[in-house]
Amino acid sequence: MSHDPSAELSGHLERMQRDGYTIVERVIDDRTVAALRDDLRRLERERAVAPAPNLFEGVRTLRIYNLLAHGAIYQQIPVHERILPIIEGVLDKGCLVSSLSSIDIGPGEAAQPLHADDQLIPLPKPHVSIICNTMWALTDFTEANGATRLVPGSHHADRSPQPFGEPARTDAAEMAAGSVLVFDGSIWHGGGANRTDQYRLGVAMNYCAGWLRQQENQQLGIPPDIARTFSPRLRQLVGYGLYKKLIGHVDKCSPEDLLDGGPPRPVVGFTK
Ligand SMILES: O=C(O)CCC(=O)C(=O)O
Repeated sequence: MSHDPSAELSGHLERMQRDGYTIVERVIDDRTVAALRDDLRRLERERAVAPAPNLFEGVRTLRIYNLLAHGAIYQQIPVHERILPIIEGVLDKGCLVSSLSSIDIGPGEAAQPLHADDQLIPLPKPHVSIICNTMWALTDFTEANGATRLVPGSHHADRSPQPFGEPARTDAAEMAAGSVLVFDGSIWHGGGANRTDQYRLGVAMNYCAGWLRQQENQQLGIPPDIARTFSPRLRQLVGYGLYKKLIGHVDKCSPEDLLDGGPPRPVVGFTK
């Protein structure tokens, strides 16, 4: 059967609207999965990464933040041609990288409390999508090893879950390594309990609307010498562009001019 990218995209966007999540299968091949997995395990070892002392991040879970500062291998993730169009369809093309981190759920970890990734934003719910996040499976994700759990349709709810423990019927986002779960920032979800003796490794690639503050400060967190190696689209995504030719400007110029060392050129069509 021939592959029709626009039909695939519409199917995912319909599921995002209806269920608040969708799974994109076989996004990256086995070699890429292994390369990402090996690099994250190397970083865990070299940085002596330890679990955080809180139930939200997980007391048996290893997390590494700010991955774009840790190697060129991570630059392919935010711009992937099968995932970014879904994000752009939910937010818009002015969307931003909000954070990029790994989540390695260890054996014996308890289920993470259900939450919504936009629950700190003081807007009445339901509201338009302002956050759209993804989880890249670098091991198989199963119900037993801690696959992300989601409450289908809960992105339409008029509130977020109660902090620390509201029971709800959830689906486990079971998927093979190399697949990607995409979910709306309002959906109720959390990492699952890991009842196996193996780690469940994923990359959380999170996006926000271009007018919202990014969760990880990308312009300070990524050294300029690294950001200069990024493609034009990746530079925009981390915040070296403007939203609607206005938001994010420096003296009516794009911050990308400053990244490159100038000279700053006033934005054509800038209207205040
Ligand atoms: O690890 C997961 O599957 C989900 C993690 C998550 O939702 C979070 O840490 O905010």
